[in-house]
Amino acid sequence: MRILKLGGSVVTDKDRPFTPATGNIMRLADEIESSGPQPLVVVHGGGSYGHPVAKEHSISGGLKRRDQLAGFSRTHQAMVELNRIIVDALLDAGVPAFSLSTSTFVTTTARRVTELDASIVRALLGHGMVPVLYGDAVLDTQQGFAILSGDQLVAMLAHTLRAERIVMGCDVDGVYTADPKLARDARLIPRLSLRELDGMVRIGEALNTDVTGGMLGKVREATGAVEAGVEVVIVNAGEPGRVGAALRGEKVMGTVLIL
Ligand code: IP8
Repeated sequence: MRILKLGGSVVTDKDRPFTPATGNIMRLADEIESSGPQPLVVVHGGGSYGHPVAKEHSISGGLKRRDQLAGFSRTHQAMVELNRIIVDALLDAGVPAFSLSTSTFVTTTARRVTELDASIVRALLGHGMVPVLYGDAVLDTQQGFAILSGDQLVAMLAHTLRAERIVMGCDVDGVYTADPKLARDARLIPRLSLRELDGMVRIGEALNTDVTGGMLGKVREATGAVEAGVEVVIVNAGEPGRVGAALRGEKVMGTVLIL
């Protein structure tokens, strides 16, 4: 089975609050539909839906004041709204998608997933459906609530469901040797081993910039999955055809993370 992460910067217009990237969403729905019938879970990020609301109410730092409770719920509602748009697009494209609220079956402790009940996800997959989950505002046993990123969720799910491949669809072509917008000699790394990653401080700094949309965090979250034998491919989901090719297991421009 495969897990596809659709980054928030691909499915929303990050500069305009509550604005879906409709063209991307519809095209990606078609790519998913034509990628074949193998089991698939889709996870999407928050983009201009979840993030601005979470920030406004300081959700990721945890529950400190009662007046944050509505903000916690509103952050989740923002994600429900984006999820609905994505699930509707998948259904229109002929994909048997089914929306699941992450916060109803996942809890964290100090922002890390400590409980994940994948039974409903498994049952949906058993029926040939495509569960569509998302980074969410979740309950946290230590700090009351927290923001769980889609990237952490993907890595945990891959482990739990013994996924074969994770496709991380983001808004850059993959992992670069330096920030491609700042360094003219920046090169795309087609295969990146975890050992290389550890030693690459310079890359780490470059990856940490906004340009890569938090690429370092993405790669770090994926490390556990790679160690568990999951193939992780990072591709540019803004470029037509790449997500579809990666889902089919074809060679595609991007970065493959290896042990
Ligand atoms: O965009 C966070 O998911 P991400 C979702 O994958 C929220 O980091 C609720 C902000």
